[in-house]
Amino acid sequence: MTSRRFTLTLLAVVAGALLLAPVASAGLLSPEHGGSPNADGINTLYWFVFAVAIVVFVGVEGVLLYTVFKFKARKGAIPAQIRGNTRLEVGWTLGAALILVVLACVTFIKLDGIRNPPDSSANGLQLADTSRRLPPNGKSLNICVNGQQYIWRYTYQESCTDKSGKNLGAPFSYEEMVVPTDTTVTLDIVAQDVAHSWWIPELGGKFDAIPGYTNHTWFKIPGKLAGHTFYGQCAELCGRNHANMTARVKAVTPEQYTQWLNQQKANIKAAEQAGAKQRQQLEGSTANSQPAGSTNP
Ligand SMILES: [Cu+2]
Repeated sequence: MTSRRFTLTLLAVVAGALLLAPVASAGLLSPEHGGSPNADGINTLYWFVFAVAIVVFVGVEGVLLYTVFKFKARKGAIPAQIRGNTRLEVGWTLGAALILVVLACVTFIKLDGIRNPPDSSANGLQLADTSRRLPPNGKSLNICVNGQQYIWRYTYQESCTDKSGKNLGAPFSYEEMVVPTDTTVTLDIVAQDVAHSWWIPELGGKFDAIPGYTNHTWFKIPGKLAGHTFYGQCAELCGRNHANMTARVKAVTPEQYTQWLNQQKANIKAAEQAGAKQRQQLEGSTANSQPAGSTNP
């Protein structure tokens, strides 16, 4: 194969790979999304920046290839001299600045929808006001996410730092979080022991769970995804069982959620009562088996 043919083949392969890349990499190179508006916002922003980067890449590489082929060592060829070309220099300085300004503007516009949660939809759960300022109407379903070596604990309560005892006995679950669709869910993320990281890719950003510090994020799963389960993984190396520290978020309809929460409360209560009964029996049997006059150690 001549070197010219080799170069052309190489160029064709690279061009083909670039053309096919977006198809092959959907969901692989781009952030996962589809579960919540904040995840969708991150994805849109990603593709916008990617598109601008592709235009810049193709432009720069195009000029480079054109120059290399047009002015390759040919006897007597003298390339046009561009040093001191004020028009060109002003052009590419302003061009680069303009690209940065556009990227910055679009990023700041998109950030609002990524950081700040919207209200729950009309058919979502309409919750009581909380002290949290997050959605515009101040109403959200708050869940406390507690990272522990090596499991996530979720407590379904309004405030995770409330010491008044109002939330005492709040329902909880491990590993699988159950949430209603169309409802703005805010999360308070803490850690019990070491640093962990809460991450359900399809539901948006990744948040560190740090002992002594509370992080916040949110998501809102559209109604059509009721019945869907989202999977995630602790994203911070937290110890020898880190790889097994998985997380699930199960989306259900608001009615199913209310039912589940009541069932969960009942189950916890029943388990507590059974525990108390067992303790009583154990204590009773130890007391009975004690010889008269002896005392417990
Ligand atoms: Cu962890």
